[in-house]
Amino acid sequence: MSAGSVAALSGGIGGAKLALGLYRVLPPGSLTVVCNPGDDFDHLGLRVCPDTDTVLYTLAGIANPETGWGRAGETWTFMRALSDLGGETWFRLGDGDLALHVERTRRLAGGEPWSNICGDIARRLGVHARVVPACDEEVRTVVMTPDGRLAFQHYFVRDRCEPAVTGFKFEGADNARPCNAVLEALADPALRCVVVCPSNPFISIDPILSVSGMKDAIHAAGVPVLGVSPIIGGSAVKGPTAKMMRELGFDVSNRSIEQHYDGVVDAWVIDSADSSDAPEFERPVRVVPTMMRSDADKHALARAVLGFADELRSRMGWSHRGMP
Ligand code: FO1
Repeated sequence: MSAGSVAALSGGIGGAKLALGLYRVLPPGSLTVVCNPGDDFDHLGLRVCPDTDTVLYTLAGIANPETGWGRAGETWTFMRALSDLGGETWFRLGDGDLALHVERTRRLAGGEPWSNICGDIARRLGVHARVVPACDEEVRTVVMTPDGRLAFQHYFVRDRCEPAVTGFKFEGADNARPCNAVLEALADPALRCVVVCPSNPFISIDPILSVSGMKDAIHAAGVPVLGVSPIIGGSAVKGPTAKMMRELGFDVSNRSIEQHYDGVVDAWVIDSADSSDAPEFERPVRVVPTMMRSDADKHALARAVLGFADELRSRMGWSHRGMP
């Protein structure tokens, strides 16, 4: 397995699982996780950034193993006190998690770019990878429904993903650009691949790709872009991916996923349960177990993805600049 660096696009709980696998099998300091900014929102006067926070906590080993989000061993005094005061409690903020939102909000108000703050928090949590938002500007996923638009967390948490979706908007994406840490990671001569983690394509990965200049920067890296499909056996492992695909008129299939990422992803990793899908793919496909129940599963999938990338680079003669 060659040395080199890896950039992974991640959102949600599923994405964080593969990010952890990559983090564990790669040398310290060689992974950059590019996190979805679209779920971020201001709540109770605080900036909450679920998808970066989920990756930070997961790589730091302090994530709540049941929910995937928030911290393990959390206490809820703040929520109880807020409820007694008649405050909004539909979005649950644990006491430890609250400290992150308070400190992030304070530093943002002081003018620090979110990606700088995020990198510093990763270091303070002992995470030896770069965990950064796709951009420093605010990008907000808006869910379009037959009854009008919904802010993402209202759709996802308050309304429990029940409204039918008719589309998405990523407000602010046109005025956003990849943050410096992302541009540096993608321009690293030692970069060996970009990994699109098995996240929801619409609400986790598309917001990242919508940031102006992001697709160009990924393409200019000149390395294989590998996607791990979030669909296994015709359904999604977690969350509203399959429901959204049906509501938007897509087949809930790996082929639909490949078509959705046309022009971005060069090769796919799909689950063993879907080996019969492989001949339908236009791009190279690797069939391995992709369900991540244990840490060993995460490590094995990460190794399979990286091994596939190395083969693609050598087999397809990828212009890999300056590889040691
Ligand atoms: N998801 C929920 O379903 N209910 C919650 O109360 C909730 C609180 C929460 C707090 C912090 C955080 O980082 C994430 C939280 N999430 C909650 C998950 C969050 O809505 C999702 O993880 C992402 O936005 C989509 O993956």
